[in-house]
Amino acid sequence: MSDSSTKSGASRRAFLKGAAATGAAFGATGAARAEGDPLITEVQYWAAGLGDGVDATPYGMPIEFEDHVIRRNVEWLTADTISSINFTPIHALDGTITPQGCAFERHHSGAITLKKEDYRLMINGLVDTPLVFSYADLERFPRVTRTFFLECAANTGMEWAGAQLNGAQYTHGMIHNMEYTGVTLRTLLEEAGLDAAGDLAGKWVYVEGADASSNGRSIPMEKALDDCLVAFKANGEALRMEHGYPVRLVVPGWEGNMWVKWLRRIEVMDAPVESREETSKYTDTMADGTSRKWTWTMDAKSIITSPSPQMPITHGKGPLVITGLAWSGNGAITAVDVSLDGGVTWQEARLAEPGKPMALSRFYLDIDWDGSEMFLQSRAVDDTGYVQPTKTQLREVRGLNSIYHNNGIQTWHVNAEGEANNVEVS
Ligand SMILES: Nc1nc2c(c(=O)[nH]1)N[C@H]1C(S)=C(S)[C@@H](COP(=O)(O)O)O[C@H]1N2
Ligand SMILES: [Mo]
Repeated sequence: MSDSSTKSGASRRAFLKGAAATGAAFGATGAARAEGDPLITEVQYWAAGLGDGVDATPYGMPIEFEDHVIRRNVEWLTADTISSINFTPIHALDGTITPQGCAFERHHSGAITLKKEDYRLMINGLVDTPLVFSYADLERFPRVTRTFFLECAANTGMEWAGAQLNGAQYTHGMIHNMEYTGVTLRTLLEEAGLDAAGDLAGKWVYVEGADASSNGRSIPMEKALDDCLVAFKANGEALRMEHGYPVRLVVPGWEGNMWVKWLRRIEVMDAPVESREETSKYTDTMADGTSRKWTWTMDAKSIITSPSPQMPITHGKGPLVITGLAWSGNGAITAVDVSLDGGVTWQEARLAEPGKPMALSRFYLDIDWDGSEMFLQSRAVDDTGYVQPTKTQLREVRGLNSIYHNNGIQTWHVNAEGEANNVEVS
């Protein structure tokens, strides 16, 4: 025992010396608890026998201790689960890539089971040669791999009038960020030939899915030829059924509703269709009762994922990692500022990597928490110079009738116990 306390004393001194040398102030975060700890001094069951062999789980799932990191739905939001939404557990994730298995789902008529063999993609309308591709056909076109976020336009929609849902998962979890592999939409449109469409300015494509809802949307030709992907892989593997297996459309930076799943048809048209999904839904009603339409881009936005209501501070005062996500449908994130006092003062957070266009950025701010209450906010800046607005600034322009496109600054109140709650400082 005296031997181990000597060792622990020595290692504590070494640790503190190291911390001082790097200028960090980790105080008692790690060194003090070693003495007499049976997790160190006793042989534990995991070391007393053998673990699982390979092939115990041919396709692995997260270990059981992580079984709370799951999509969750808010039952009162929708009448049934067929036309509904659930939320990504962004509070519990780190980095930027969302695993497909916990990436939020939004279906208008349920997730369908569609075999690759039964898959067909039609391109028709104002094209030189109408074409139908099988899944195998798509695999023979030159491929690209790119990472993008998908945000449902309704993300944070419940927070327009005031703080409502208590957790980053529920207020901001209609988002995911995946690495997609597929063929550019431009490649397929050019394969069908666009001479028949004449002047491409003012032309549109209408895209629809194979599910009963079809979720049809009109996309301006300029965007279709710019950066849209017809994707068949996400994060390296086949799309999950709920994300559109076998093929979905990727519309970088634009509202999730346009990312048609189970993509079955692309029609080149000389006017938009004005479908349900782009008239009665996914439009923004202003204070005077008129509605804005064609509000496709998801403007810059950010959220502190921890601490947050589902991620209280449990370690007391001292070193604290504040972290979150930022994104912009207009480009790359260049900076994220964090406020501890509800927007009175700001400090610049660290980006985990330089921002990538239309993809999630992870930010960190390392502070020495003095244990006093905080009103935590984050504010994203993108490479167009756009700064994420406060909720007041947003309401001055948009009024109180909107649901979609709420990118206002979020506040978490953290009390001296480290518990966090959704509040509004506008
Ligand atoms: N065919 C089809 N595509 C669809 C939908 C749908 O119901 N059917 N929902 C849309 C909406 S509103 C969103 S936000 C995204 C959600 O994609 P996800 O379920 O992969 O998260 O898919 C879009 N594409
Ligand atoms: Mo959506």
